[in-house]
Amino acid sequence: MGLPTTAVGAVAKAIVQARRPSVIWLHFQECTGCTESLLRAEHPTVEKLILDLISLDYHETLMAAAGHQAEEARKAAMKENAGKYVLVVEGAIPTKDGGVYCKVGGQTAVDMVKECAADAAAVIAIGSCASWGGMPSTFPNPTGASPVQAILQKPVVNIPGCPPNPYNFLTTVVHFLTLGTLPDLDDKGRPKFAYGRLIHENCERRAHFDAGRFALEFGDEGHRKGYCLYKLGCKGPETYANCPQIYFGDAGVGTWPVACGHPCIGCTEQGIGFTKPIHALADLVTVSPPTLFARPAEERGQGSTLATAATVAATAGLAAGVGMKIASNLGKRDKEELDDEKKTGA
Ligand code: FSX
Ligand code: SF4
Ligand code: F3S
Repeated sequence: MGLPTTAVGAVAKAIVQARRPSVIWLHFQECTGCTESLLRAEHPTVEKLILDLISLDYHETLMAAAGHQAEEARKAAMKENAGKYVLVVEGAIPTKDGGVYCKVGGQTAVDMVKECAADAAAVIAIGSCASWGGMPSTFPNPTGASPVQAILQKPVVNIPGCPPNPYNFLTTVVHFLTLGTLPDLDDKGRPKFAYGRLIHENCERRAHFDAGRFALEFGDEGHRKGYCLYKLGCKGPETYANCPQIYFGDAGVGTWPVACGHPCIGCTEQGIGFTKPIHALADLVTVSPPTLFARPAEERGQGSTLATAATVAATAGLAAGVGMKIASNLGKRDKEELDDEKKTGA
């Protein structure tokens, strides 16, 4: 939550004392994986969450009511808690052809999300589908699947991931319960506590990346030894999420995609997950400190002078600042050489 540990007592007190806020949870174009992953959370368990902490007044997967009775429960909860309830949206919203590709009780998803958001205190888009379109929006996107934020005129908290980590959702809810506000968000509406860092920055295989040790095929020696999965298409270097820090499934260390031996597919990140081929190489978003190391995807005959010299500088034990300076000077000299080559036509 980005709060000091001394705030633990205040958080516990606020959770116990808070009036359980009403939550309305909508399902649209998705696979219900977000709900499934929440069902497997243990701190708190989903029953603790929906019976003690919040009042889950509408959720098509978890509620006992069906048909007209369910729709009446939703309308009653919205009326009783106008301006105070939390709206959670799971799934993308189809906008093509008048929104006919997803209807609930005869109402299009577009109309339903607008109606439910009008009096909501906060709107949370859970999962990549609701946050940025996710899998249903994959090219050629025949239904015009759109994120919640594209439909509404009010702020939306995005918790992407396919499925998202339930603790990023639960922490956001607890923050709201405790402080009455939503956590700090980045420019894509994501809570900074969860999406502030690249996966690559916290990955347990990072030392292998920096040392140039890679798995080249599933099951090869490097893969069996736990080397870096970059060359198998790992998108950790261009994907923002806290998977290597908080893991998945409450089973402890070793329970997130990369630890299990599969490259990250960038499921949280628009333009990466469900867009880039799974085994295509990731862009290396950060340039420092990897500038000091040999580039793993160096094309033959390009930039090798700079990369090699930077590696030598690093191994010689030079301070990072000095190494960077040498690297930048080398870059300049390379440019001069290129200019000379242009002049001489070499
Ligand atoms: Fe599924 Fe949720 Fe993926 Fe989407 O999670 S796990 S398709 S993000 O909306 O149900
Ligand atoms: Fe980890 Fe992937 Fe980065 Fe390798 S490329 S260090 S496996 S996040
Ligand atoms: Fe998704 Fe990559 Fe995390 S695939 S679950 S963002 S490791």
